[in-house]
Amino acid sequence: MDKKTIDELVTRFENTGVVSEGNPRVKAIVGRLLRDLMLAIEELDVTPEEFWAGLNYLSDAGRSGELGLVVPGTGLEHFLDLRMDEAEARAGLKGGTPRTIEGPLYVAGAPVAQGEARLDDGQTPGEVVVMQGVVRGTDGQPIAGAKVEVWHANHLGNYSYFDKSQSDFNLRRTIVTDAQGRYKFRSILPVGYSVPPGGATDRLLQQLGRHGHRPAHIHFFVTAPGHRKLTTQINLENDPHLWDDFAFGTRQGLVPPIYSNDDAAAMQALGVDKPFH
Ligand code: MBD
Ligand code: FE
Repeated sequence: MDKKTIDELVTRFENTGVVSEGNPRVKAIVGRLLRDLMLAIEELDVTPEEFWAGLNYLSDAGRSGELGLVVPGTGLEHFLDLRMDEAEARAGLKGGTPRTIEGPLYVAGAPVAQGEARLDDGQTPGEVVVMQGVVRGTDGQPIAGAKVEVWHANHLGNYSYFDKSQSDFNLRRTIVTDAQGRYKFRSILPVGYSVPPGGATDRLLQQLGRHGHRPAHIHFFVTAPGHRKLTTQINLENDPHLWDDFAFGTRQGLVPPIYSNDDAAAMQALGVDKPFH
């Protein structure tokens, strides 16, 4: 079938059974996607069996709640990030902490703490980690009362809420910055996440000859009135998947150095007078 015939089919689709204006934006997007899908079927000579297998796959992924995991796995979520970067650059905004993907494992309503928090419930094995910083606006000035929402996986790469064996909101907190814009938390170092074995995402990745692992990482939402929301993560250096993330979340500028308590010079340089033990 040639492109002209496909265009005619899409036009017919758009003009058949019309009873109202509908939503012009939805009409534009659906018409375009339909045309692109028809072209792909034509050019790849997709068989009816393959087409229905694909539809069943998407139904399965939806039913099992994994569509939100397939999206980062395709790199589409990272693509949306790059487009937001471009839009901000066009608006003359630059610098600051890079954004990266949210992923499907955020849960709203975590306990709120002022200035500092402990994220782990005391029952979670792992090496103790402390992280601190300052939230700044695009003008470089600290922002008091900003919300830093933090969430990460445990020593098995699992997230509370989705993993019912963990306590409620384990490794999830909202920290409100102090008068100097500072936040600080204590937690345990996370381990990298892997997609559920045998699930819809895993099955797709297997067909693509790809793994479903992410490097160890910690997620953040940073919000303050009058400022745009930052969605980001840090990734742990030395993780074997640091630059081989199935979800394309690692970015330059999001891999901070980790210092040991025992490194007296580093502790002094950081102004840490009472290291955790
Ligand atoms: C995660 O923990 C995650 O952060 C992303 C982006 C996708 C799947 C699991
Ligand atoms: Fe994650």
